[in-house]
Formats: sequence, C-alpha cells, structure tokens
Amino acid sequence: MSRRHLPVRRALPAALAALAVFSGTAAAAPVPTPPSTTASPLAALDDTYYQDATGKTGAALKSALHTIISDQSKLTYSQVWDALKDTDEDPANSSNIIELYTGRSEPKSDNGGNPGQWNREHVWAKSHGDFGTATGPGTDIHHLRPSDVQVNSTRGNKDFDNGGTELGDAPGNYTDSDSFEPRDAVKGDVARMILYMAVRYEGDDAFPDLEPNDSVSNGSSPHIGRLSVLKAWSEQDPPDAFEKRRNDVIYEDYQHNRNPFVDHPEWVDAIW
Ligand SMILES: [Ca+2]
Ligand SMILES: [Ca+2]
Ligand SMILES: [Ca+2]
Repeated sequence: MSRRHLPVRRALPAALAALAVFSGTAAAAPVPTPPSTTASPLAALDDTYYQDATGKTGAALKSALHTIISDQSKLTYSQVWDALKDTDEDPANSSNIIELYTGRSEPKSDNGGNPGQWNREHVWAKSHGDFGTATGPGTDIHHLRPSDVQVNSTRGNKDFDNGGTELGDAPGNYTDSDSFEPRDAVKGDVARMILYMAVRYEGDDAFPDLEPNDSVSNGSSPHIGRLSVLKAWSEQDPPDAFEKRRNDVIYEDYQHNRNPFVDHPEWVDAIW
C-alpha cells in the first residue's frame, strides 16, 4: 500500500516509524511524538495527496489528478449498498440515509427496487458509455448516491440542464424530454461528481474515456451535458459539510481516493 492510501492524520506517524526502521533503532526507540502543526487538513492534503497536482492548470492538472485518483480500491456492485449506508448517512439520524434528489431521510434498511424504496443512482448515467455495473465506473461510489426509486427512474439517463416541469414527488427538481435539473442544494454535488468521473476515466483501462460536453442528446456516447451548466452549478453550490464528509469517508474507508473538486472547487475552472 502506498503512502497515498494512508489518511493524512495517520501518514506522518507512519513515515516517522519508517524512518526509525531505516535508522536501525525501531526495536528500542519510543514512538516519536509527531510535531504539532497548525496546518489545515486541506493544506496537509496539498502537501501529500495532491503534491503532484498543486501549481498546475489545464491539461497538466487534469493528467496529474487522473494519476493521483486512479490509485484506488474498488467495490463490487453489491458492496455499494453498505457503502452508501455509511457515506450518505443522515447526520441527524444514524439509522437513515439522505436521498440525493428528494433530500428525504429514509431508513437505511428500506433499500431495494420497489416504489418508495431507495436504490443506487448512477449520477453519471451508466448508459453514457455503457459501462454497466461491473466493478469500475459502475461501482465508483464517488458518483453513486441513494435515490428514491421512482425519482431515479424519472431522471433515467437524461443529461443535466436547467428547466422543465417540477417533479411532484421531488420538489425543487425539474425535468423535460431531454434533461434533468436537480434541486439547488445538490446542484454543485452533481457537477463535481460528473467532473470527477471525467478525470478518473480516461480510456486507459477497460472502460471508455468519459468526458462532459454541452449537449443534451448524448445518447449512449460516453459524454454527459451540459458542461456550461455544470460549471455554473458548481459555483452556485460550493461543497458543504455533508459532501466533504462523504469524500473523507470514501477516502479513508472505501476507495482510498478523493474527489479533487470537493477539496478544490476552483480546479473546475482551472481544467474546463
Ligand atoms: Ca431540456
Ligand atoms: Ca450541495
Ligand atoms: Ca475522461
């Protein structure tokens, strides 16, 4: 396991322990006390996890981030259920998850495929690139979220854009024949999930190169629109505590990689 996999708060003691081993004093030496630091968690990430990306922009930044976030653990599709019960837990009720589009708190145990239950929404619709639910993009929990079964069906594989008719069973969400607009509180979350997928999947593994564009008629091509709208949504709805915790939990306990745009929303404009 590389150092990149270690949560930041554990990386420094591990590095010091490794030094002790190299100096031949590991058996006798007490565990050194890490120096106190006033650095923020994000600054610590910049010095470790993101050290090969900081200071870059454009294609160079995208390429560096691709390398960084491709170093990850992967889940099976069945493991996604339990992971989502953790990553999307209701902060006010540990027995529940929060559904992405409705914003409702629902029992973790009420997952499944029946009306009224919650299931696994692929925010990057899996038909856009036709990657299915094999371990890979189809099981990458950075873009998988609990969703009401019927609302998930209404969103279907539509591209994202503003406009349409409000959903009766999910107020604040809108849809028309070719696009879906999520509620304001998750507009930025949706944008950052889509852009994570674009950086993570570059066509150098068994899966297609996923990329956003400005179309709402992408069909089964490996594209999702509309990029201009997603960029505006990321600006309007910056990462909140729920989205940041979710990123930390995925990093520390599941995939051991991060969504760079949750940590650095300004990198959206730096790349696109
Ligand atoms: Ca539309
Ligand atoms: Ca949000
Ligand atoms: Ca890509």
